[in-house]
Amino acid sequence: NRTVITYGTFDLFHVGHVRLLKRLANLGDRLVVGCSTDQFNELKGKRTIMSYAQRKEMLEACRYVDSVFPESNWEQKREDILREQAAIFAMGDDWAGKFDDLADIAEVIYLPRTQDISTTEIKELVSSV
Ligand code: C2G
Repeated sequence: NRTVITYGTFDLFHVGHVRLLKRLANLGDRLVVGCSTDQFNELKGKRTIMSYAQRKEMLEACRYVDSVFPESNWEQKREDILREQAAIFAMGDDWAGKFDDLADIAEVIYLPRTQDISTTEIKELVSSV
């Protein structure tokens, strides 16, 4: 069977995330997601609204996701791919090229982002009402 692996913060879970996960799920028969921990998001300089526990729960509730594990640093992807025996590593194309070093152990794919939605835009919309 064919496992797909991806990573992200997935704060304020929205259709951009859902449409990516749906496409990823269609690339194989198992999708595993590395969800950024609160500490790693600080390292990424990313402020989140939802805690890791809440973001993980929302991902686990998504029909396209088979399992969620913590992403706590930049260096763990290679060992995750080997542990999960992932055939495909995929991200949205805002990351295009950034993870090509993993191409020796998995197919590396970047998929187009969903336009006109992002956690940042949602925050702006909410603060403007
Ligand atoms: N995404 C998308 N369309 C959007 C918003 C996000 O396709 N409108 C995709 C991103 O390209 C990414 C995934 O959804 O592949 C998760 O997005 P974020 O939560 O913003 O992930 P990010 O903070 O970029 O974390 O080690 C990798 C990092 O953990 C990625």
